[in-house]
Amino acid sequence: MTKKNQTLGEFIIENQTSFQYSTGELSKLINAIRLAAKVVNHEVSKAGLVDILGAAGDTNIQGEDQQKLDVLANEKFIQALTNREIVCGIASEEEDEFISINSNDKNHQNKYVVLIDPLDGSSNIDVNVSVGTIFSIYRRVTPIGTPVQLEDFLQPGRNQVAAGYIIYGTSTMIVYSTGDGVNGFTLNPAIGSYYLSNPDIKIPEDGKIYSVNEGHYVHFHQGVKDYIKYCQKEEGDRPYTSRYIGSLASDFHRNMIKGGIYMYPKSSKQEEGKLRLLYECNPMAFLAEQAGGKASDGYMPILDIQPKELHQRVPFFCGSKNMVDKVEEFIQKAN
Ligand code: AHM
Ligand code: MG
Repeated sequence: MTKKNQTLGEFIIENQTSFQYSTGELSKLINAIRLAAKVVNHEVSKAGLVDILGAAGDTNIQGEDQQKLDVLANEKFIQALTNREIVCGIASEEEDEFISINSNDKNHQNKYVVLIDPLDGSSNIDVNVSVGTIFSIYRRVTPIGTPVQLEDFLQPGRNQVAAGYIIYGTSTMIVYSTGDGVNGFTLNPAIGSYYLSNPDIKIPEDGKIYSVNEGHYVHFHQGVKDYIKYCQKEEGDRPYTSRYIGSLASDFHRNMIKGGIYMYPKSSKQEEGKLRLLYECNPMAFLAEQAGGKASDGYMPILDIQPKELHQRVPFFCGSKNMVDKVEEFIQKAN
């Protein structure tokens, strides 16, 4: 049940019991992410003051070392999740290995693992363009009471129990799903609360926006080149509009609201593509499907891919269902 003007805190409490495995643990977890997001938001919003406060790598006035924002965001999310003792393990795009949380035995009793990209699109920070955090939550598959294992993290995206993203943009938003639709909340910075601003988001079945880094065009495979030419062709409701921010959360968010397709194909320069299956593609694919859209690697649903390693990359096509169907058609035809 969703109500306008509801805060995220109220929403979490009200919807806690509708979640199939509900014991309150997942709600606490979402709560921890919401709090860490406020801290990161505060830091990101100061990024433009770098000339005044000092750049990453400098020493600030108190003699403390300034941290790069992606490192800081990584620390804040890991801290928020570790301190509250609500997960048994974390994997982060910023860390080579997964983290097993075992400061005391009680932590092995927790059943969730979190995978996170703490600050996605961080090259955009220097130029005051939106960045985001992307997260994904699974139930562990190894027995409760033992330390987490790699296999707890290498689950197909279909097993996600929740996923979402935070956008640090013109306003700060958290958009997430626990498998029962997608809801978006906007932070009121004056009060420090997130309010339900986009209840039950649905991606339009068709869209008119395509988002891809066309600078790589010559390196794309033929099917993707053909699809881009199709998007640009004067016919029916085409040409489509090209929009590319270079921040996945923002590009995905716009396309989800307006209808569109986001693409990061493989190319002769990046044989596996660029985006990470576990930290970027799976959470977005989960949200896309929950909102009635689609996500594919060109051949199969992203959510059905069996991951082989933590930092695996994968080609990614995601958004309005009919647009993703179309690009798959072009890719498979060109083979
Ligand atoms: P990052 O995890 O290093 O920040 O890279 C991920 C980002 C996505 O947010 C964005 O869609 C993409 O990389 C942009 O890449 P490119 O600059 O190659 O177009
Ligand atoms: Mg990233």
